[in-house]
Amino acid sequence: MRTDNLEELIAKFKQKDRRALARLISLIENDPELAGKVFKHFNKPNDAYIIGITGPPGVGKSTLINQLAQKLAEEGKRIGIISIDPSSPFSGGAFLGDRIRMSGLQQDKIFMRSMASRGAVGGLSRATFDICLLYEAFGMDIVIVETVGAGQSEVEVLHLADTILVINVPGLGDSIQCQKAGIIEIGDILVVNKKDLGGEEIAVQLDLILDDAVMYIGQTGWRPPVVQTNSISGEGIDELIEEIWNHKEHIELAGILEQKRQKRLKDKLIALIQFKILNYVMQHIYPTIEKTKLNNIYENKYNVYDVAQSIYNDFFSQLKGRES
Ligand SMILES: Nc1nc2c(ncn2[C@@H]2O[C@H](COP(=O)(O)OP(=O)(O)O)[C@@H](O)[C@H]2O)c(=O)[nH]1
Ligand SMILES: [Mg+2]
Repeated sequence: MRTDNLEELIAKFKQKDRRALARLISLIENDPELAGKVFKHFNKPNDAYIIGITGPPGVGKSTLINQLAQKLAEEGKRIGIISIDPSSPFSGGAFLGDRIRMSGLQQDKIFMRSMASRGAVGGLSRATFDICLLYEAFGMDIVIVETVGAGQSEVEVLHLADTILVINVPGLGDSIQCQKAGIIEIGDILVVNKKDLGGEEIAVQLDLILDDAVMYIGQTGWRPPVVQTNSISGEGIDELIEEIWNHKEHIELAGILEQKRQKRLKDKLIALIQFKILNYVMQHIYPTIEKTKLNNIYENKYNVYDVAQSIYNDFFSQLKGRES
């Protein structure tokens, strides 16, 4: 995209033009290098509070987010949503589906964006982080990230969240299965949705598991509450919001929020450096690997480790040679 177009787009974005926001998200999603150019145009952003919502498909995450966002918007908050939908290869399709469900009164305070799991260039966490930055620049107070939390890249995305909600429903198998999936451990708040269909049993089981899990609670001093909700009627949503703010207060007072945010920035910094080094390797080392070295490996693949080490050593001694 031409620079003057980008500047025009950013000017519109600064006037709170939602279409400019949508366009910038697409651009940044598809081009990691562009983020750096875009963010040069902004001053220090305010931190949005980031809520991660995870759980298997169909448990009601999107419906719950709709309720949460409506209520928070009624309190005057502005909310940006990122929905990572593995079922849809086209973010456009997922967006349409979600938009139908994201109906309500406070639409001007809520912005919703779907992203296909494999859609983002440079990884989901990278794109989600950058979209969060955009949302913050747009003035969002809260960012909600929805993911099914299956697979490593989806779990990594949750590290961006300040508070993580894990959603369960009655009838999805017992809680031991959830625990096996490793999904309970990451929850700051456990939600049993579809209260109209039951869920008392699983709520009790979750409470029992949590009561046993003294060790892991000991690390943060936070004992995750279990909240039952009905995302269609809105029952339990006020209690859920209260628990989110309780958790926020807890991690603020304990200094954990600060630590999380600093770790996130450090991880982002390292990821950017890795990305640059990787590009350098592909552009400058990959094309220069001599045929003799390759033949050495083709003849005996055990040599791949030694050859890698020798190329690495050569590269750094060249670098040092240049320095001195
Ligand atoms: N009975 C009942 N159905 C719900 C509830 N919340 C969501 N649903 C329904 O569950 C289905 C899946 O919801 P969705 O929000 O798309 O789930 P997601 O895949 O986790 O995002 C939809 O048909 C919703 O209407 C609830 O509290 N009770
Ligand atoms: Mg959904």
